[in-house]
Amino acid sequence: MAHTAADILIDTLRDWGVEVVFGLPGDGINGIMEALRTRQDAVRFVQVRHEESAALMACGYAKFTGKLGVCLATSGPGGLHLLNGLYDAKLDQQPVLAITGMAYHDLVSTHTQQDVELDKIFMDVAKYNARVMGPTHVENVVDLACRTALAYRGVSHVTIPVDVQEMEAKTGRSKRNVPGHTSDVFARSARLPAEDDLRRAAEVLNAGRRVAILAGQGALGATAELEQTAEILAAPIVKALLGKAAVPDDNPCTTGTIGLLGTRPSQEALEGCDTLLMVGTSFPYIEFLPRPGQARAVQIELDPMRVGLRYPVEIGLVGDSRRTLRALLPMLKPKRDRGFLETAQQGMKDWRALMEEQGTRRDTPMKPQVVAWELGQRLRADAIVTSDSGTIATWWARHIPVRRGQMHSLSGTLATMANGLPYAIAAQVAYPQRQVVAFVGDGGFSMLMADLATCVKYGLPVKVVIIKNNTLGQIKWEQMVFLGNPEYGCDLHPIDFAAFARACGATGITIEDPAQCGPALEQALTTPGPVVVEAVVDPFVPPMPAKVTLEQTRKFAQSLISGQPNRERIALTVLRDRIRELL
Ligand SMILES: Cc1ncc(C[n+]2csc(CCOP(=O)(O)OP(=O)(O)O)c2C)c(N)n1
Ligand SMILES: [Mg+2]
Repeated sequence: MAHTAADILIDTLRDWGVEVVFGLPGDGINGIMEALRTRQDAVRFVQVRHEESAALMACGYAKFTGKLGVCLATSGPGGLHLLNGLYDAKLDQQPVLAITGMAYHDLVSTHTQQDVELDKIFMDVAKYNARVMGPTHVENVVDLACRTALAYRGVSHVTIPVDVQEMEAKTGRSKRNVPGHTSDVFARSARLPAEDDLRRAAEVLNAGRRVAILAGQGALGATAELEQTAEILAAPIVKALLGKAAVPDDNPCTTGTIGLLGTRPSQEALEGCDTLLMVGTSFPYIEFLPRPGQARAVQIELDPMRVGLRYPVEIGLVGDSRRTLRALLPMLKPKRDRGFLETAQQGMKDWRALMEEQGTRRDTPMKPQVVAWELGQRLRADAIVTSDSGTIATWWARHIPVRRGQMHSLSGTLATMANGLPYAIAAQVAYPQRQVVAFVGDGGFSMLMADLATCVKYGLPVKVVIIKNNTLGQIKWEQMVFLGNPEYGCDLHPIDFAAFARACGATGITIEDPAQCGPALEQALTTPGPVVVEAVVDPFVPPMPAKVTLEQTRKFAQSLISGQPNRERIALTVLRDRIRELL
């Protein structure tokens, strides 16, 4: 039975099916902590070491389960720490509820201790944002917060003054606030586009001679339908990063990912298509899409606001990807000319050979691609793989193929560092039996690495593979290749991550020899409990775009001439790689 405002809060969350809350206590939320303590059989509290992790976990949880992710932080600093993870959820459109504490209700805005009005701070990040005014205000507000986050795919925020949390639920009800007047029912729409639009879309797709499909995170639940559509239209499936797991990489139609860290056949498919079918994607690198006017385009999109956001599409089909493709499929005519797909498939043969060549090199220092490749060969079909932003995202995107049944994600649109470990923890909390692997950078991991202790504390057997290049690699290369400057401020002071893992009570493994990389990863994946693999790699391997432009080559050369440290080693590495590619 609910007694206090905080009790109502947790009971309401439970009514919405919330099973876990990620957070860290503080004196601004002790009332909520007590309600969680007395309801721990119903709602699990997972304690984190940094509130940013909690928010990233809530986002990762939402991504991997499709359910509401919930995080909790105390007033002032705790709430402020949530922000980056909440923006990750906002930008990747994940349903997340943030709950925070606030100063005493009658001391707010008086320069009192931790007097940060978090509802004002969160105005931009949250689609729904409310300050609870008393215990009888909790249920209707939390119902609406959960419903808004789920229905509009975004962040909701509820902040509760610390004394209100402990107030008796009976007190202070206004006469209009009829008890029990809201509901915890979530109503789903049919999410199907108009019949006429479907017909027009089919006409465009049937008329196309070189159709390409671009699939994003909205296509993750539509694997079979995408595969059928691609087969009928003889269309290569190009994947935006968040859509990496939309179809497995052994599907004969896919050309893998697109963008700076994508594949050459994906880029060529978008450069050469005359018709584009976008499925559940707001892929932001517009320069990789067909030129406006080059292709006729159809877009399947859940959010009508996003239709035509990145490309001047002729027809927008507002609906769920799976249902929409199912409705579209019977209207599509099999393409007789399959030349466009065959060219892409030929390109993929060469691309895969190149990826394998890069992934199986045995020269030292070990190349980062070798670690990704060897890991990819060993992941189970039920694996959930997370990645950080950085050069690691390139190795993950290109060298770790998706197998059917796996899930893969990273921070897509915010592209924050450090999400890899929190996402993995959330995935393991949601799916205790699945294999969960975080493929992260030394820069990103060191930002939130204290949460390795969280894995140990809760017995979460997360495997963390750190690409240790002792640098903020991505930025170092960007400074050189995009700006033509020598790198500056990128070197990282080395950390012994294996020793750190052991200090946390996890297993720590170091790999330096590429010949040992496979067996060592095998050992890591089969060791019970959390394991950190520190893979020491060559820091001079650039994540080159699949097609290097003349301008990029010029800038790169300019940075070497302008005093880039280690320029001889960099030039030699790049030259050697280029020669290997050509041979
Ligand atoms: C929170 C945050 N700070 C800074 C950046 C800019 N940034 C993007 S990638 C990157 C380097 C990542 O370094 P590391 O994790 O070591 O991966 P590497 O590139 O070396 O593989 C930086 C600084 C960011 N995306 N997010
Ligand atoms: Mg690094």
